Amino acid sequence: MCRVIYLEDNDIVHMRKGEYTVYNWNDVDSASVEVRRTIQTLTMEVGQIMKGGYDHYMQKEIFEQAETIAQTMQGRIKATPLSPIKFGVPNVDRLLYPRVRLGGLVDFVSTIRRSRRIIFIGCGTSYHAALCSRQTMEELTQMPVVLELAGDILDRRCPIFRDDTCVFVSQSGETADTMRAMEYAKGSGALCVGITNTVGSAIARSSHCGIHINAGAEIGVASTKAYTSQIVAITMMAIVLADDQISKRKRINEIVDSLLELPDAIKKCLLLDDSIRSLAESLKGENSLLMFGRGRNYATAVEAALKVKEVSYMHSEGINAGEMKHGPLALVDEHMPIIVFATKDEMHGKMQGVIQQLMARNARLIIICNEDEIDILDMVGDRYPLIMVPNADEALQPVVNIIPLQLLSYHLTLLRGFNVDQPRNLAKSVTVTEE
Ligand code: G6Q
Repeated sequence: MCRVIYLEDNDIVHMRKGEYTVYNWNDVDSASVEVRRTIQTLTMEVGQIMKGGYDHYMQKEIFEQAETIAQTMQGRIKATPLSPIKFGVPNVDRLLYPRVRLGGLVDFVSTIRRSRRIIFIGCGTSYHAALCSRQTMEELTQMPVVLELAGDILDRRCPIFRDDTCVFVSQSGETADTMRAMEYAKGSGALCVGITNTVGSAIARSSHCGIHINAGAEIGVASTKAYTSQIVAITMMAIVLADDQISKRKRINEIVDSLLELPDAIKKCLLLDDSIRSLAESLKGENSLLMFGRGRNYATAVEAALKVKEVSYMHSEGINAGEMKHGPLALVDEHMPIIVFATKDEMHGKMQGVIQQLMARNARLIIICNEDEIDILDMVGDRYPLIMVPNADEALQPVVNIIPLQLLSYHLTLLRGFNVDQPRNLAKSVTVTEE
């Protein structure tokens, strides 16, 4: 347990011998008058913020993802007789709706459904979580879904309207750019939804409504468990928004059933740890690592590249494989290591084409595919290392696919001798903006 006070804009705290006084500088005339800020108690267990037997926070946070994802779904999903009863109350009728309930959105669902657009706004990994989930949101809601980097929205002063819904995705809930983008959106009269991991954070407090991802404290600077829980939370939001459409129910059932299986798929994926460490051994001396993905796994590629570069300091770039011929192909030779995401989703056929083209250029590939893959195995034989991951619905396959890449960035960092929890020049919570 710890006791905190939340400061407001322009608050100044004067601390002396264990005593503190808060002043607020909003108004010069009253700046010398003490203001009261309520002390709140955070019910966070000490164990939650310890390493719990792991060597590093990043490692712990990668390995606890089966549980953190289950926590994100806990009490929010209804299982059916045909799906495992794990995180909710069983339903007697498979068509009994809704399958998902998000308490924080209940009063706002009809407003969001009537919106002109849904605009996802965030930075870094949180932006990537939105990038990954956009297609599911579009597929289920049939609404226009726009993505914006929080800093860029401010740079462009881009038009936002009062009938827009702006969804702010932030692990810390304190990122200055995201917070300022929310103030900007509020100024336009848009509905502001917060998706955060931190109860009581600035974004959680200032949004009109929202979803807590409940992934538990994330200490490592590289965001891992928050990313997977953010995707699960946005997927659940898409389901809630679409559950009034009978035509979407079959698809919703497929996604919900896969959500319920996701923790087991992640547990299985984590068993790849030793083989990923060996792969990291073979890559630790490289200067650069490319990631090719397409569709939802374009997000996996950019997120994987961000993980590798931010902790291991190896240059890495996530590339949309659909753009390959428009420039990136020039980088391909027999030396440059390229990780290709080719799991079974609607991009599977196209990714096989990508692999063939890269093979024709004698590329050095590492292929991420599903455990039951046959076609790619026939195509590449034992020419390249294959990382075989468990199957999930295509809306959730990226949650599984990112796990080996989180492990790879972790092992690369240790093998290259760097601090995996606190990379240079980075802070966990970026509470300043670039002026
Ligand atoms: C990634 C980093 C970083 C983070 C952004 C946004 O590993 O943690 O990219 O995602 O700085 O932070 P918030 O999610 O806390 O807004």
